Amino acid sequence: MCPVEIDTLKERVAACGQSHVLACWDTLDPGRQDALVHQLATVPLESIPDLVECHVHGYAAEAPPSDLAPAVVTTPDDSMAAEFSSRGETIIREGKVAAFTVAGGQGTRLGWGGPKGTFPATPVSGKPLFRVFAEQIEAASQRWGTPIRWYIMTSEANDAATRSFFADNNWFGLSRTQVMLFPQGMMPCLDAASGSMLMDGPGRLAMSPDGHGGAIAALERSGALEQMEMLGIEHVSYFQVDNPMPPVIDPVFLGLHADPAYSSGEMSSKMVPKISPAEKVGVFCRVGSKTDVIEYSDLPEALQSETDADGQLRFDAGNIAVHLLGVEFIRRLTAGNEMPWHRALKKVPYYDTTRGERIEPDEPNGVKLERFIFDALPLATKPAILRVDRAREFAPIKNATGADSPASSRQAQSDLYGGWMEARGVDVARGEDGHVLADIEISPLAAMGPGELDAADLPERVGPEERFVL
Ligand code: UD2
Repeated sequence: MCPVEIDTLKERVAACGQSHVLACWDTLDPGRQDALVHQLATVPLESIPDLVECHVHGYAAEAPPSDLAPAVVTTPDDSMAAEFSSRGETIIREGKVAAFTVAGGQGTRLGWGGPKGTFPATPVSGKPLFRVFAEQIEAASQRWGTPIRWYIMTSEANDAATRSFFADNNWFGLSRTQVMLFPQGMMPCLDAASGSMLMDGPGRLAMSPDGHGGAIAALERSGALEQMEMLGIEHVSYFQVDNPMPPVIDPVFLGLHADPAYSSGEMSSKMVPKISPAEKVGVFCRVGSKTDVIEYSDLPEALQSETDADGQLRFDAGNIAVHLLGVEFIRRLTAGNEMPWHRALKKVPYYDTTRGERIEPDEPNGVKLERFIFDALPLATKPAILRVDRAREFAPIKNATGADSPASSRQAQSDLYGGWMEARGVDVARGEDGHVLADIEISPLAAMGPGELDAADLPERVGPEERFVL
């Protein structure tokens, strides 16, 4: 970097009160100087003073809005569902929908070393999550006669490992051009006391992933959005890497999303009723004329457990993080800067540029900034929220044990596929609590629902502890 350029950069960081990030500049070798310049180029420097003001100095936890009301939810009957499905199938056949997995998270709670998508998720063959989705995409591509594109957002920390996993598994049989991986963005971690950007080393900022809401910017930056526009893709089917259950290409959901009577086609979401007031899912709510998600940690206990006249939870519309986003809507979001940042107070190891040493804090010292995809909902003019069946759609793998764990997800999968087999007359052993006692797994390539099991070679009975895979 020439002296004039470094002087300009020094002025820019000084103007946003962050001169210390170049404090060690003269001690860095040219390679490290270049790396720091590149890293700083990814930081929205001019926004830093406002972010510091809002999330450090002036931060106050926001109370939920006083006009919070339950979201309007669509629960289609059979004939509505058939209508939606037929409209949705046309959209799929026309090649207008793509699958999109957010897989940038670290999986810290699960304690899995690799990318979460490499985690063995299914009850019998232990298929990794990425294979589960790949098979669904292949099955949907075959069913509707069009190669469905699959976009996957990784992060700096897991991008290389994710790409190797796909390469080692021969892209799970999908064509190489069908799949596009790209990393999400990073944001600088701020010192929780001073608002200074924390350093990871003398020539390196401490940064963290910008949240799944970073998907909007990442879709544009990576060229994925432009590719979608060129290919005539109009809708993006968004889902999280941690939930093996939902049909990732769902004609009913698409049909609802594309029906102007229900939705503007900008953003639609699936919900399941919460199983308990404390369940750790965000809740779809209505705030004035807008639909929004209030994260579980932000919904006061009194509202979490409030019941209506029928004794049902009033705020029960659990967010399973399955959404449809219109490509035009995504493009519009990239043009504005409207999605808010959320702060998380964390322990962030850092390099102290004045003392010249690395510090491992004992207490949370850093503010990480993230965007959430569901903050796009209030920006959509008419979002639709579709009620779906938890048993069919939601058994995430988040924790090592207990709720939302590999064991609970495997059980939910066996329960679902056991039910499909029962619908075809198979006697499936169940315990007193109603759960299937065998391990059962059905690939979407064999059947995407119980109706497609007719041609399959099914046993008469699946007994306790038996294993059945199709
Ligand atoms: C999320 C929702 C919660 C509920 C629940 C359903 C948030 C803040 N909360 O909770 O409302 O719907 O899911 O399962 O989303 N990810 C990235 N990049 C990031 C951060 C996350 O790609 O920077 C991905 C991650 O790989 C995963 C998903 O987003 O697929 C969810 O992330 P999480 O585990 O942080 O969210 P969680 O389970 O607290």
